[in-house]
Amino acid sequence: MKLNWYPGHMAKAFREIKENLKYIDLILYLLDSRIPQSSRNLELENLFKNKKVFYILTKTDLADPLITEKWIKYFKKQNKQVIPFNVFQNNSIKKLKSDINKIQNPPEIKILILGIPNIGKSTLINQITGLKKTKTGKLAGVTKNKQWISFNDFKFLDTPGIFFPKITNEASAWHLAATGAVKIENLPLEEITLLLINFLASKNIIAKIENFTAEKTALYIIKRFQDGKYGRISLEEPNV
Ligand SMILES: Nc1nc2c(ncn2[C@@H]2O[C@H](COP(=O)(O)OP(=O)(O)OP(=O)(O)O)[C@@H](O)[C@H]2O)c(=O)[nH]1
Ligand SMILES: [Mg+2]
Repeated sequence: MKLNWYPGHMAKAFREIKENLKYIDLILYLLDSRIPQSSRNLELENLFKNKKVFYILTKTDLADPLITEKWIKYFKKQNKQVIPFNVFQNNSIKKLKSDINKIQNPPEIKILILGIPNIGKSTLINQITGLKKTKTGKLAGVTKNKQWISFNDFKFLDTPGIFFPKITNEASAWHLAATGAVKIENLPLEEITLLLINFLASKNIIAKIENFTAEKTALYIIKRFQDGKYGRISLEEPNV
């Protein structure tokens, strides 16, 4: 599966980040805890290797907790400051605020937020500040331009999601697509669905059917409906 990465946009985003880095005291680098490898960009990390960076594993509420623990160890081993994070959990927000406050940089800490589209950059800023100054949404590509947001001693720089010049392995494309980093209209939906459903079957999360095809997927859904697996559902109501 191939995805379009718009190299022109990428180059522009990299240039902008490079220009702004000199004003920045801390980088919140967001990685999706379900796909930390595919949400990383080593070229980007190289740009900020001399900066203070928090590696934030986001959306932990959606990831397998045991595997998240493994990723935490993995990043610690690489000497990264790693923080598991669920933006809707008060404890997560409190802990992050306190970690930020440990960085002494009066009168104000300037913080750059980076990460792939739809990972939760703008939501994180809104939750930390308690303000709704950035637009957020379920689709990728909500933030179009960079934006500074001030709050007490913090000053946040929100940025549009950043894509990758290269996909590092075969699975990355569908992992990014399935988790929502790419707009769904631009994608080979059937291919992604089959890759996802076969992955779920391989993990015994759904029926362990060998090689789900489109037809087997359709049959599986109808069969589950017939067996009442989606709950008690009436397809017809009287007109009253
Ligand atoms: N379950 C869950 N959802 C989250 C979390 N963080 C963000 N989201 C959701 O992810 C979606 C994207 O959030 P945004 O804040 O708009 O993401 P963004 O990184 O700013 O996206 P772009 O501006 O498109 O690059 C929204 O529907 C959020 O509610 C989290 O920790 N857990
Ligand atoms: Mg945004």
